[in-house]
Amino acid sequence: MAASALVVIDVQNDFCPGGALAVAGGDEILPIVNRLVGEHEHVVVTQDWHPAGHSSFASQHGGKSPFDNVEMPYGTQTLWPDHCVQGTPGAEFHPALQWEKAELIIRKGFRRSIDSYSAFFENDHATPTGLNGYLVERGIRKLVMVGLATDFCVAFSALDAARLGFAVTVVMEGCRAIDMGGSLGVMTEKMRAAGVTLE
Ligand code: VGL
Ligand code: ZN
Repeated sequence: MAASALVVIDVQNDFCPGGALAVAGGDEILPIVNRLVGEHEHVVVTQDWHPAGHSSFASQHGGKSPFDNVEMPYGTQTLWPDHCVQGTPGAEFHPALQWEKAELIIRKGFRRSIDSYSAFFENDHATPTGLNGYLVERGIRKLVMVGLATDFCVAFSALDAARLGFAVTVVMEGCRAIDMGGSLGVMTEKMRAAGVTLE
């Protein structure tokens, strides 16, 4: 039987209450995430990891505010408050996250000129992070996903995983959403249509 892995997306201080891009109730998922960590043999975690002055930060675009959209060479990009800057406390995992057992930490968004929501591809949907190769080589074909935020990094990761042929389950009680302009409903429907199991 193909092996499975838990993928924990971006459970970092900046996405929790008090953080730079706080997701409402982001810290409430920790007991669920930690229970799943305990239940899985293989755990992969992702870490949003931007250089200062990253192009997804509204502060880099004169006259723009966080949550505005801009056109980038790779498509439409939502602008965010400065967050998860490499080496800052906001980029660290939430102190309660039991990440020690993780076999792999995938960092994403480290290239200044392009954002990366998905654990598999940057936002051009073409530049790989290497996660697919890692999982395929290890015979892992089933993924359980949790983390922040449901409608951005979790959904982008789940959709890419489904497209790459993984069997994917997203445990919704282990996720919280940013939900701007109905994004949670839109992305939930996209996941369902792509064959992602929403639990
Ligand atoms: C995320 C916005 C910007 C996420 C990361 O983890 O969902 N969202 N960077
Ligand atoms: Zn980010």
